[in-house]
Amino acid sequence: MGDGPFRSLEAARDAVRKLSLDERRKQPVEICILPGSYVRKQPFLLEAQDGGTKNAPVIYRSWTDKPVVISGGREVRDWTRTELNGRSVLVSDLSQLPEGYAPFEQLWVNGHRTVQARTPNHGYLNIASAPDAAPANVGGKGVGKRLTYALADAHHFARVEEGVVVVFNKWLEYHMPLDRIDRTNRLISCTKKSMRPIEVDDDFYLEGGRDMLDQPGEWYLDREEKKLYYLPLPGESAVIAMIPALTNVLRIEGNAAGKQWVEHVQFRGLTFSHTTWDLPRSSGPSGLGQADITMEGAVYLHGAKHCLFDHCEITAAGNYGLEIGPGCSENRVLHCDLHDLGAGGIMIGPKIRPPSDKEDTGNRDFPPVLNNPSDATRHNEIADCRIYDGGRYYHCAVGLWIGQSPDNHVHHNEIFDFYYTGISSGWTWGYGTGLATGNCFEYNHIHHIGRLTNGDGPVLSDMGGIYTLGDQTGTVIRNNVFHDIMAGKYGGWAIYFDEGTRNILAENNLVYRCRHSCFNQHYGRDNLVRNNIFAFADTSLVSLGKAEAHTSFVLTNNILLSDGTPFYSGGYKYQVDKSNIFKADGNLVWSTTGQVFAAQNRTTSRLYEPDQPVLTWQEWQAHGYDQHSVIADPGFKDPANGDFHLSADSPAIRIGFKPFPLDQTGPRNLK
Ligand SMILES: [Ca+2]
Repeated sequence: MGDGPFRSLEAARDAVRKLSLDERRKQPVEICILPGSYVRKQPFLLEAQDGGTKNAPVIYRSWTDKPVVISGGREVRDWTRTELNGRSVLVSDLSQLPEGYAPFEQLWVNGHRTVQARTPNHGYLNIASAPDAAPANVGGKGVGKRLTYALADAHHFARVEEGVVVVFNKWLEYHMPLDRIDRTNRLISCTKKSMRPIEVDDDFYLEGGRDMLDQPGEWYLDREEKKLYYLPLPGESAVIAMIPALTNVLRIEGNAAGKQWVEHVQFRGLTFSHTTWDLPRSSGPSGLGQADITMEGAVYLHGAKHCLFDHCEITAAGNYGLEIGPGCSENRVLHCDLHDLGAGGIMIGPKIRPPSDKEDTGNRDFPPVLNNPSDATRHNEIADCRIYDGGRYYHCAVGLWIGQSPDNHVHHNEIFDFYYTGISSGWTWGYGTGLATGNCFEYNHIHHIGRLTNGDGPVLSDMGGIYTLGDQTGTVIRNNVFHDIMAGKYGGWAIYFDEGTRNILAENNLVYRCRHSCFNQHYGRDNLVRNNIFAFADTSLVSLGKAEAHTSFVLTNNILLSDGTPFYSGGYKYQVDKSNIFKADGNLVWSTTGQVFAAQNRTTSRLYEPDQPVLTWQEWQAHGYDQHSVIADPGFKDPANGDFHLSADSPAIRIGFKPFPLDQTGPRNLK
């Protein structure tokens, strides 16, 4: 076309709008963007009139190999030296920022995420007692506003006067602004309550207090004086800070109800950065509920079809990276790199309330399941992406969330370094209507969930490498590799079928090194788990939370390799010694210790206890399980070091195990 150059993305977009329909349909329209940082005052907005056609898409692309950053930040360049807490620090008067700012909890300096002043500087403290966790509150609405710290930790609180207490509790995190500290009784009182009762030994830390700024790389925002303090890292001189100011930097907004979608828009080689999601300190809840999904993504789609993100990067985000929201289908996200995420990676599906919603899922403001059929979101593809380094502020966010959305294809991705779940699929607790059917998860590499590659964590519990809820008819989890799935108190499970999961198939997955079990089902029915390799878990290889009067799952043709723990455990209902709570047969079992323990009855929160009774293999079989299973060394090449290639004469062939490729997971051709 040869028009341009244009001064802004809007000018280029508007020039496309002026083309006649004939011109638009003749050939693709390319908007080539010069390298540099494009600081947005508002999100870049595309509407139905900005779309293309299958043969003539509208393409926004970087013109060179150098980065094009679409930024939602506000630069801070003017600093003076001052002293704070006995240290020489930089300070900037934010009231002088020409465009103003809103309070923020995340900040980037010279291209890297910095640490809001925290205590302790590394790691976490443990709650010594939680005075509000009375039995009456357990399972009900949380009222925990108070916690005590241990005597050994008292020095951390000697000078603290303000800030936020961040508490990790089960699968949630709470941001509870500090009210006061009673140092005599080591009692911290907060202004907001937890969403569920906090518990003894829950991990916590404090952040955002003036007295907490004592380590290079930390920053502190004085919200009253509107001053930003930063203690530079060694050698860091020219300091440019980036305050996140926008929730989204790109919004694609069609009108699905009016059948006016934004169609055939492509983004190639662009970077999206510096976004925020505010959790006000003065009002509202202390957290965002399970998986922190009650927020928008930095890139937000609503009513979009046939759109494409190819070789894009979403980084330095304060919220989720990408949201494929209501009324979106046939969109593709290929070869993208999502990392340094304040919350999670990708959300797919309308935010709608499950029929059996609970008080702690944070969904009460959502409309009911498919109130409006045009809100349906389906058949999107996420492939060859890396999604990592997430949950940096909203810690319980997940790598990839699929809510009430069917027929999506998630394959060849690598997902790692999240404090909570890798992939979460389904959003109906129990047997009510659920729409996450027919999803396919294959050839993904999911690892270091719960505890990160840098050793941080675990601080949360009750998570999965992949986590499912409700009706999953037609959903398949196959040919994935999961390893290093950790958890705090309980629930470090690689494949985790939670409440009401049904009609799902998990096959040909390799799973190893899990804190609790490789496979766990809470309750559900008619699930099939076959031809998987489950190796090395600290409670048992397989566990069932709660038995019901139907077949919870069928476990067949799997290889179960233990390093001394039993193969099965019973979960919180202590039912593993009952007959016919699930079906297990035709499996190959082995223990590297040579001692075969079949099952032990204990809760999923407790690791294998050698001094407690276990069912022998004969006792286990007497309950009707594993009648045709085989005890034999499967003959893996080097399982202790993650090499699970089978020898040609493996006895696994005798149970009908079909070897599957182990080295085809994760992204292909990522730049
Ligand atoms: Ca500190």
